[in-house]
Amino acid sequence: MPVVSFEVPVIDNPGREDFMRIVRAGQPVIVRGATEKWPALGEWSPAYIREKSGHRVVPIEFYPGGSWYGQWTTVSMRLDRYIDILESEGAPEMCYLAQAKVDEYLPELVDDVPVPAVLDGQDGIGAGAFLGRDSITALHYHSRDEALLCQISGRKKVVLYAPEDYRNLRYAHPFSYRFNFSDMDLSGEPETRYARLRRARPYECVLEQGDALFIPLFWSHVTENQGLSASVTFFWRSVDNTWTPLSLALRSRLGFWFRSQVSGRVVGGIQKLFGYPAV
Ligand SMILES: O=C(O)CCC(=O)C(=O)O
Repeated sequence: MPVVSFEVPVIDNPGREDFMRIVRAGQPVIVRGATEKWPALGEWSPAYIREKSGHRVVPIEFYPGGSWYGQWTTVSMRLDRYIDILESEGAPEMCYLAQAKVDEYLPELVDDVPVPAVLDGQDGIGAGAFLGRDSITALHYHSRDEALLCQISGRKKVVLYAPEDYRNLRYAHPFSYRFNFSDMDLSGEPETRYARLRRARPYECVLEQGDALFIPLFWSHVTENQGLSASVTFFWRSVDNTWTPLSLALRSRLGFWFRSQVSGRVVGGIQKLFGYPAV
Protein backbone atom coordinates (compact mmCIF):
# COMPACT_ATOMS: atom_id res chain seq x y z
CA MET A 1 0.00 0.00 0.00
CA PRO A 2 1.32 3.48 -0.85
CA VAL A 3 3.28 5.69 1.51
CA VAL A 4 2.25 9.15 0.23
CA SER A 5 -1.44 9.64 -0.38
CA PHE A 6 -4.28 12.15 -0.60
CA GLU A 7 -7.33 12.29 1.62
CA VAL A 8 -10.88 11.43 0.64
CA PRO A 9 -13.25 14.26 1.67
CA VAL A 10 -15.95 13.56 4.26
CA ILE A 11 -19.48 14.99 4.21
CA ASP A 12 -22.35 14.64 6.65
CA ASN A 13 -25.59 13.09 5.52
CA PRO A 14 -26.29 14.94 2.25
CA GLY A 15 -29.77 14.98 0.76
CA ARG A 16 -30.50 12.98 -2.37
CA GLU A 17 -29.96 15.99 -4.68
CA ASP A 18 -26.58 16.89 -3.14
CA PHE A 19 -25.47 13.28 -3.31
CA MET A 20 -26.40 13.09 -6.99
CA ARG A 21 -24.32 16.22 -7.62
CA ILE A 22 -21.35 14.38 -6.08
CA VAL A 23 -22.06 11.36 -8.27
CA ARG A 24 -22.09 13.55 -11.36
CA ALA A 25 -18.80 15.16 -10.30
CA GLY A 26 -17.27 11.67 -10.26
CA GLN A 27 -15.21 12.24 -7.10
CA PRO A 28 -14.94 9.78 -4.21
CA VAL A 29 -16.44 10.99 -0.92
CA ILE A 30 -17.07 9.46 2.48
CA VAL A 31 -20.68 10.02 3.48
CA ARG A 32 -21.40 9.94 7.20
CA GLY A 33 -24.88 9.18 8.48
CA ALA A 34 -26.25 7.63 5.29
CA THR A 35 -26.96 4.36 7.08
CA GLU A 36 -27.54 5.62 10.63
CA LYS A 37 -30.94 3.93 10.93
CA TRP A 38 -29.75 0.55 9.70
CA PRO A 39 -30.64 -2.37 11.99
CA ALA A 40 -27.40 -4.02 10.79
CA LEU A 41 -25.20 -1.45 12.61
CA GLY A 42 -24.22 -2.96 15.91
CA GLU A 43 -26.16 -6.12 15.08
CA TRP A 44 -24.05 -7.89 12.44
CA SER A 45 -21.77 -9.97 14.63
CA PRO A 46 -20.57 -13.39 13.43
CA ALA A 47 -22.99 -14.99 15.96
CA TYR A 48 -25.96 -13.02 14.59
CA ILE A 49 -25.13 -13.76 10.95
CA ARG A 50 -24.58 -17.43 11.80
CA GLU A 51 -27.93 -17.65 13.53
CA LYS A 52 -29.86 -15.91 10.76
CA SER A 53 -28.17 -17.21 7.60
CA GLY A 54 -25.65 -19.87 8.68
CA HIS A 55 -27.47 -22.54 6.67
CA ARG A 56 -27.09 -20.66 3.37
CA VAL A 57 -24.57 -21.78 0.75
CA VAL A 58 -22.56 -18.75 -0.35
CA PRO A 59 -19.74 -18.01 -2.84
CA ILE A 60 -16.37 -17.62 -1.14
CA GLU A 61 -13.36 -16.26 -2.99
CA PHE A 62 -10.28 -18.33 -2.23
CA TYR A 63 -6.81 -16.84 -2.64
CA PRO A 64 -4.26 -19.65 -2.92
CA GLY A 65 -1.38 -17.13 -2.85
CA GLY A 66 -2.18 -16.04 0.70
CA SER A 67 -2.40 -12.33 1.30
CA TRP A 68 -1.65 -11.33 -2.28
CA TYR A 69 -4.27 -12.12 -4.88
CA GLY A 70 -3.00 -12.33 -8.43
CA GLN A 71 -5.52 -15.05 -9.18
CA TRP A 72 -8.33 -16.55 -7.22
CA THR A 73 -11.07 -19.07 -7.52
CA THR A 74 -14.57 -19.09 -6.08
CA VAL A 75 -15.91 -21.97 -4.05
CA SER A 76 -19.36 -22.63 -2.60
CA MET A 77 -19.56 -23.13 1.13
CA ARG A 78 -22.12 -23.07 3.92
CA LEU A 79 -21.96 -19.71 5.63
CA ASP A 80 -21.61 -21.23 9.12
CA ARG A 81 -18.52 -23.18 7.95
CA TYR A 82 -17.07 -19.99 6.52
CA ILE A 83 -17.67 -18.16 9.82
CA ASP A 84 -15.80 -21.02 11.55
CA ILE A 85 -12.82 -20.17 9.34
CA LEU A 86 -13.09 -16.44 10.12
CA GLU A 87 -13.07 -17.25 13.84
CA SER A 88 -10.21 -19.74 13.62
CA GLU A 89 -6.51 -19.22 14.14
CA GLY A 90 -5.80 -20.40 10.58
CA ALA A 91 -5.33 -18.01 7.68
CA PRO A 92 -8.71 -16.26 7.34
CA GLU A 93 -7.24 -13.71 4.91
CA MET A 94 -7.04 -16.50 2.31
CA CYS A 95 -10.78 -16.37 1.77
CA TYR A 96 -13.44 -13.71 1.41
CA LEU A 97 -17.19 -13.68 1.12
CA ALA A 98 -17.18 -10.96 -1.50
CA GLN A 99 -19.99 -9.39 -3.46
CA ALA A 100 -22.58 -11.99 -2.50
CA LYS A 101 -25.94 -10.66 -3.67
CA VAL A 102 -27.82 -9.98 -0.45
CA ASP A 103 -31.30 -10.82 -1.74
CA GLU A 104 -30.12 -14.04 -3.40
CA TYR A 105 -27.67 -15.45 -0.84
CA LEU A 106 -28.62 -13.79 2.44
CA PRO A 107 -32.38 -13.12 2.20
CA GLU A 108 -32.78 -13.17 6.02
CA LEU A 109 -30.52 -10.11 6.22
CA VAL A 110 -32.11 -7.95 3.50
CA ASP A 111 -34.22 -5.91 5.95
CA ASP A 112 -31.12 -5.06 8.00
CA VAL A 113 -29.59 -3.11 5.12
CA PRO A 114 -32.26 -1.02 3.37
CA VAL A 115 -31.26 1.16 0.43
CA PRO A 116 -29.87 4.43 1.92
CA ALA A 117 -32.01 7.54 1.46
CA VAL A 118 -29.33 9.14 -0.76
CA LEU A 119 -30.21 6.45 -3.32
CA ASP A 120 -34.00 6.76 -2.98
CA GLY A 121 -35.72 6.16 -6.28
CA GLN A 122 -32.53 5.04 -8.03
CA ASP A 123 -33.25 2.44 -10.72
CA GLY A 124 -31.51 -0.90 -10.98
CA ILE A 125 -29.80 -1.03 -7.59
CA GLY A 126 -28.02 -4.22 -6.52
CA ALA A 127 -26.49 -4.92 -3.12
CA GLY A 128 -23.46 -7.15 -2.49
CA ALA A 129 -22.30 -8.30 0.95
CA PHE A 130 -18.64 -8.54 1.99
CA LEU A 131 -17.59 -10.41 5.11
CA GLY A 132 -13.95 -11.17 5.88
CA ARG A 133 -11.02 -10.93 8.20
CA ASP A 134 -7.73 -9.28 7.18
CA SER A 135 -8.49 -10.00 3.52
CA ILE A 136 -7.29 -7.74 0.70
CA THR A 137 -8.99 -7.46 -2.67
CA ALA A 138 -7.16 -7.13 -5.96
CA LEU A 139 -6.99 -3.61 -7.40
CA HIS A 140 -9.87 -3.12 -9.82
CA TYR A 141 -12.32 -0.60 -11.24
CA HIS A 142 -16.02 -0.81 -12.08
CA SER A 143 -16.54 -0.63 -15.80
CA ARG A 144 -20.25 0.33 -15.77
CA ASP A 145 -21.39 1.03 -12.24
CA GLU A 146 -21.23 3.63 -9.53
CA ALA A 147 -20.92 2.17 -6.03
CA LEU A 148 -21.64 3.10 -2.43
CA LEU A 149 -19.64 0.95 -0.01
CA CYS A 150 -21.37 0.95 3.41
CA GLN A 151 -19.21 -0.22 6.31
CA ILE A 152 -21.30 -2.11 8.86
CA SER A 153 -18.77 -3.37 11.38
CA GLY A 154 -15.01 -3.34 11.79
CA ARG A 155 -12.58 -1.23 9.78
CA LYS A 156 -11.66 -1.26 6.12
CA LYS A 157 -8.78 0.60 4.51
CA VAL A 158 -9.44 1.70 0.94
CA VAL A 159 -6.95 3.12 -1.56
CA LEU A 160 -8.35 4.70 -4.72
CA TYR A 161 -6.80 6.01 -7.94
CA ALA A 162 -8.45 8.38 -10.41
CA PRO A 163 -9.44 7.06 -13.86
CA GLU A 164 -6.56 8.96 -15.49
CA ASP A 165 -4.13 6.76 -13.55
CA TYR A 166 -5.22 3.46 -15.05
CA ARG A 167 -2.19 3.31 -17.37
CA ASN A 168 0.08 3.28 -14.32
CA LEU A 169 -1.73 0.37 -12.68
CA ARG A 170 -0.98 -2.66 -14.86
CA TYR A 171 -4.46 -3.73 -15.91
CA ALA A 172 -5.01 -7.01 -17.69
CA HIS A 173 -5.59 -6.71 -21.45
CA PRO A 174 -9.13 -5.88 -22.62
CA PHE A 175 -9.84 -9.46 -23.75
CA SER A 176 -9.02 -10.90 -20.36
CA TYR A 177 -11.84 -12.29 -18.24
CA ARG A 178 -10.49 -9.94 -15.58
CA PHE A 179 -9.90 -6.93 -17.81
CA ASN A 180 -10.81 -4.54 -14.99
CA PHE A 181 -8.37 -6.12 -12.50
CA SER A 182 -4.72 -5.24 -12.04
CA ASP A 183 -2.09 -7.92 -11.54
CA MET A 184 0.01 -5.77 -9.19
CA ASP A 185 1.09 -7.06 -5.82
CA LEU A 186 0.50 -4.05 -3.59
CA SER A 187 1.96 -5.58 -0.44
CA GLY A 188 5.10 -4.16 1.16
CA GLU A 189 6.68 -1.40 -0.95
CA PRO A 190 5.09 -1.85 -4.37
CA GLU A 191 6.70 1.32 -5.80
CA THR A 192 10.05 -0.47 -5.73
CA ARG A 193 8.63 -3.24 -7.95
CA TYR A 194 6.50 -1.13 -10.32
CA ALA A 195 8.18 2.06 -11.49
CA ARG A 196 5.00 3.48 -13.06
CA LEU A 197 3.16 3.23 -9.75
CA ARG A 198 5.32 6.13 -8.54
CA ARG A 199 3.48 8.38 -11.00
CA ALA A 200 0.03 7.44 -9.66
CA ARG A 201 -1.81 9.53 -7.05
CA PRO A 202 -3.41 7.34 -4.37
CA TYR A 203 -6.34 8.54 -2.26
CA GLU A 204 -6.51 6.72 1.02
CA CYS A 205 -9.09 6.35 3.77
CA VAL A 206 -10.08 4.01 6.58
CA LEU A 207 -13.80 3.34 6.87
CA GLU A 208 -15.39 2.81 10.26
CA GLN A 209 -18.82 1.51 11.20
CA GLY A 210 -21.48 3.78 9.67
CA ASP A 211 -19.23 5.30 6.97
CA ALA A 212 -20.28 5.00 3.33
CA LEU A 213 -17.70 5.52 0.58
CA PHE A 214 -18.85 6.63 -2.85
CA ILE A 215 -16.66 4.85 -5.43
CA PRO A 216 -17.19 6.52 -8.82
CA LEU A 217 -17.17 4.73 -12.14
CA PHE A 218 -13.61 3.93 -13.39
CA TRP A 219 -11.94 4.76 -10.08
CA SER A 220 -9.48 1.99 -9.24
CA HIS A 221 -9.67 0.74 -5.69
CA VAL A 222 -8.17 -1.86 -3.41
CA THR A 223 -9.55 -2.69 0.03
CA GLU A 224 -8.02 -4.22 3.12
CA ASN A 225 -10.16 -5.46 6.00
CA GLN A 226 -8.39 -4.59 9.23
CA GLY A 227 -9.54 -7.48 11.39
CA LEU A 228 -13.10 -8.77 11.13
CA SER A 229 -15.18 -6.58 8.84
CA ALA A 230 -18.64 -6.57 7.28
CA SER A 231 -19.93 -4.22 4.59
CA VAL A 232 -22.55 -3.97 1.89
CA THR A 233 -21.92 -2.21 -1.42
CA PHE A 234 -24.78 -0.83 -3.50
CA PHE A 235 -24.20 -0.73 -7.25
CA TRP A 236 -26.14 1.15 -9.90
CA ARG A 237 -25.57 1.80 -13.55
CA SER A 238 -23.63 4.97 -14.28
CA VAL A 239 -25.20 7.47 -16.65
CA ASP A 240 -22.68 10.32 -16.35
CA ASN A 241 -18.98 10.43 -17.18
CA THR A 242 -19.15 7.13 -19.00
CA TRP A 243 -16.91 8.29 -21.88
CA THR A 244 -14.22 9.97 -19.79
CA PRO A 245 -11.40 9.30 -20.27
CA LEU A 246 -12.12 7.99 -23.76
CA SER A 247 -9.36 5.35 -23.90
CA LEU A 248 -10.52 3.82 -20.61
CA ALA A 249 -14.14 3.98 -21.69
CA LEU A 250 -13.35 2.16 -24.95
CA ARG A 251 -11.29 -0.59 -23.30
CA SER A 252 -14.03 -1.02 -20.68
CA ARG A 253 -16.75 -1.42 -23.27
CA LEU A 254 -14.68 -3.86 -25.28
CA GLY A 255 -13.69 -5.80 -22.13
CA PHE A 256 -17.25 -5.94 -20.86
CA TRP A 257 -18.62 -7.04 -24.21
CA PHE A 258 -15.98 -9.76 -24.63
CA ARG A 259 -16.57 -11.07 -21.13
CA SER A 260 -20.33 -11.17 -21.51
CA GLN A 261 -20.22 -12.77 -24.99
CA VAL A 262 -17.14 -15.00 -24.92
CA SER A 263 -14.93 -15.49 -21.86
CA GLY A 264 -17.81 -15.23 -19.38
CA ARG A 265 -19.72 -17.93 -21.28
CA VAL A 266 -16.69 -20.22 -21.30
CA VAL A 267 -16.17 -19.75 -17.56
CA GLY A 268 -19.93 -20.20 -16.95
CA GLY A 269 -19.87 -23.45 -18.97
CA ILE A 270 -16.93 -24.80 -16.99
CA GLN A 271 -18.71 -23.84 -13.80
CA LYS A 272 -21.82 -25.75 -14.88
CA LEU A 273 -19.75 -28.83 -15.71
CA PHE A 274 -17.45 -28.86 -12.70
CA GLY A 275 -19.25 -26.74 -10.13
CA TYR A 276 -16.66 -23.96 -9.92
CA PRO A 277 -14.95 -21.55 -12.30
CA ALA A 278 -11.49 -22.69 -13.34
CA VAL A 279 -9.93 -19.24 -13.10
O1 LIG B 1 -15.62 -4.24 0.48
C1 LIG B 1 -14.62 -4.71 -0.09
O2 LIG B 1 -13.72 -5.28 0.53
C2 LIG B 1 -14.48 -4.61 -1.56
C3 LIG B 1 -15.47 -3.67 -2.16
C4 LIG B 1 -15.20 -3.45 -3.58
O3 LIG B 1 -14.11 -3.58 -4.07
C5 LIG B 1 -16.29 -3.06 -4.42
O4 LIG B 1 -17.38 -2.82 -3.90
O5 LIG B 1 -16.06 -2.99 -5.62
